[in-house]
Amino acid sequence: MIDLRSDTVTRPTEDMRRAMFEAPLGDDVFGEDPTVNRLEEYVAELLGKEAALYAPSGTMCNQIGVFINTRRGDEVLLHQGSHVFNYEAGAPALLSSVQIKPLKGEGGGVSPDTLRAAIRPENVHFPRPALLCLENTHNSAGGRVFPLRDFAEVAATAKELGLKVHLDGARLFNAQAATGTPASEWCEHADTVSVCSSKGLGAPVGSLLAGDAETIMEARRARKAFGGGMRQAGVIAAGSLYAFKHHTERLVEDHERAKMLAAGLQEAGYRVDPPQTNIVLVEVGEVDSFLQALAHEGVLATPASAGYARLCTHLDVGDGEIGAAIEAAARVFALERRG
Ligand code: TLP
Repeated sequence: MIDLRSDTVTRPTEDMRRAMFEAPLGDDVFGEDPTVNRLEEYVAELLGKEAALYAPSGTMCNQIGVFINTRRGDEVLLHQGSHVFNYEAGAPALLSSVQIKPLKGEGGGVSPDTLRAAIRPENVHFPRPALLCLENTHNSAGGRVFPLRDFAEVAATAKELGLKVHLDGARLFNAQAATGTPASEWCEHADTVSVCSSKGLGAPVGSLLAGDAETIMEARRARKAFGGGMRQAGVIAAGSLYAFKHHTERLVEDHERAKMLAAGLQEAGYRVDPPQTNIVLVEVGEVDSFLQALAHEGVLATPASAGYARLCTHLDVGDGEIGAAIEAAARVFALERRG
C-alpha cells in the first residue's frame, strides 16, 4: 500500500531510532529529563520564543494554548476550516468552556477587516472576544501558506482589539521550506505557537507549545491537568529533537513530490488545486467511492471537503511511489469514465 493519507504515518528512520535508543532520560514531571529539556530549549530558540513545552500531540498543544489564553465564556475567533475548530473533538468547549466564532477567509487566512467586523462591543449580553487562532500552513485549505505580511497584519489587528494570538503551526516548517522565511518570523506575531514533530518532520510522536517564560509555566500546569505530564519522555523527545535538527530542510522534497503528484493527476484527467506544500486536494466527485477504488489499486488517501480527496506527501514516499500513485489514480479515472 502507498499511504498518502497523512504526513503523520511515517516511521522513524534508523538514525532517529538510534538517537531515541541512546537518549539520556529522567522524570520530566520533575523537570529532570535532560533530553526533553534540550528539545524544549532547542525549539524555543528555533521559534524565537523564551520557552517551550513538550506535549504528546498537536491537539494538546493547541488546546493548552486555548486554555491559557482565555477564561470561561470567552470567545475564540478562528477560520471556519481550522483544525482547532473541526478536528479536535470539540475540545475548546469541552476543556476551556469557550465559545467559537468561525470566520470566512481565502485559503485559510483571516483578513483584518473580517476580524474587525466579527468583534463584539463591550456589553453584558456578549461573550468577550479573547483569542484569535491562526493556522500555518492551513491543512483544510490544502497546505496553503499564510503569507507573512498578511499574517502580521491580522495579528496586529488582533492585538489592537485586545486579543491574544495563538498559531497552530503543526506544519509551520512546511511554510518555512516553501517560502524561505524563517518560522520564527511568523512566531514573532503570536503569543503562543504549537509545532509538531510528528507531521512532515517524521518523528513518531510529540509536539511543542512555545511562548514567553511566564506563559509556558502556566502551560506546564495545564499540561498536567490535561493528563499530558510524561515521565521518561526523553525516549520520544529524542526522536522529535532529531526531527527538528535534521528534517526541516528536506521538506522541500515533499513539496516537489506534491507538485509531481498534482501534475500527474491533472494529466490523468482530474481537477487539482496547485499545491504550495505537501498537501494535494483533488476534485473526485463521490469521495467514498473514489477512495475505495483507489485503495483497491493500492493507494490510500483521505476525504477532504465535499467532492475532494486529500493526498499528502511525506518522508516515507519517494518518486517511485508517487509515480505508482499517479498510475493507480489514472486507472480509477479511466474505470469511472467507463462505468
Ligand atoms: N492533522 C491530522 C488530522 O487530525 C486531520 C492530519 O492528518 O492532517 N493542527 C493541524 C493543522 C493538523 O493538521 C493536525 C493533525 C493537528 C493540529 C493535530 O495534531 P495531532 O494529531 O498531533 O493531535
